[in-house]
Amino acid sequence: MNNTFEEIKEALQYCQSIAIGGHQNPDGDAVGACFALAYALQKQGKNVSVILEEFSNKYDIIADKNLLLPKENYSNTAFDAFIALDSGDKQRLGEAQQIFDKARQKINIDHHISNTYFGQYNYVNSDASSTSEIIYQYLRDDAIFNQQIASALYAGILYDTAGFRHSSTSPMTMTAAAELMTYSIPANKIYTTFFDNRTFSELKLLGRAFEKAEKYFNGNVIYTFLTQQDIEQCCGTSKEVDSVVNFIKGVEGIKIACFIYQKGENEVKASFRGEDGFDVCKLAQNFGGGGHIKAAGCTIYSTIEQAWHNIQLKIAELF
Ligand SMILES: [Mn+2]
Repeated sequence: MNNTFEEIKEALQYCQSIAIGGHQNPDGDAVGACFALAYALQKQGKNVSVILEEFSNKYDIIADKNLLLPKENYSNTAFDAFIALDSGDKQRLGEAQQIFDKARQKINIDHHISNTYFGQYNYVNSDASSTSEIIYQYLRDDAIFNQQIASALYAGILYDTAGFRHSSTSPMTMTAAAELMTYSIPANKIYTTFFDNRTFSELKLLGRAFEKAEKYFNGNVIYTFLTQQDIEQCCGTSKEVDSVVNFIKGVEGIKIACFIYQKGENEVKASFRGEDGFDVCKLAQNFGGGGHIKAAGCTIYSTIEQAWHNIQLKIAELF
């Protein structure tokens, strides 16, 4: 099912204008992989645009925002190729789907196990720690790395492995990180920016989410949530709640962690983390979502209460 890197490079050879896009609510891996590949293709003489939704200013350290295509141009711009990165399915591209559909060559590079192979060319490796690690492998033989590309790739890998902590961190991951570090990247600054620095509103939101956390299923499951009102009262945004689920997962004895936040009147986002033996990707797929075996998520069109009720019914099947 996978194409080779050579086949993808060949397909791109005859494309001059290239769009690179990642999933909605872009995380460090999506931003890192998109910008790294954009810098590299630009260096190879292509006209490149990055198509990403607004992202946290944590990633400003690796993102040249001049490359971003403004949203008002989505409907009137066409590209020779669209490279979708870190998106398990086409819908995850959000509004960028229209640009993807119009592109002559549609390429899908990703590491989500739930990937639907929605491109004309596909490269999916669910053993890779991150899409950034795949892009590292993709670019490695082109002798094109510089400080800018290496910083973005390193940041993406660092983000998706939570600082080389997740079990997806392999010897290959560390080899990639080690080589990328040789390009005098600000490795320390990236780490601090991603994992230690937070806004005051993020701190408040974490506090509120922790306060509301409860254990279920004989202490095996932990759950908490934030309403739109919580987010407003903490003067925060939904971009600042990503770390909640990782924190609550750390509680002793927890097998599955679930965090839900309200996106709209009848729309919520649920995130899951699981221990070995608990496939939260399957759990998320029950609700049209996906991700990785140990980290996954989905969007549910209901109230928070109803969503949590339905999720519990599916969690019950796992015990
Ligand atoms: Mn990723």
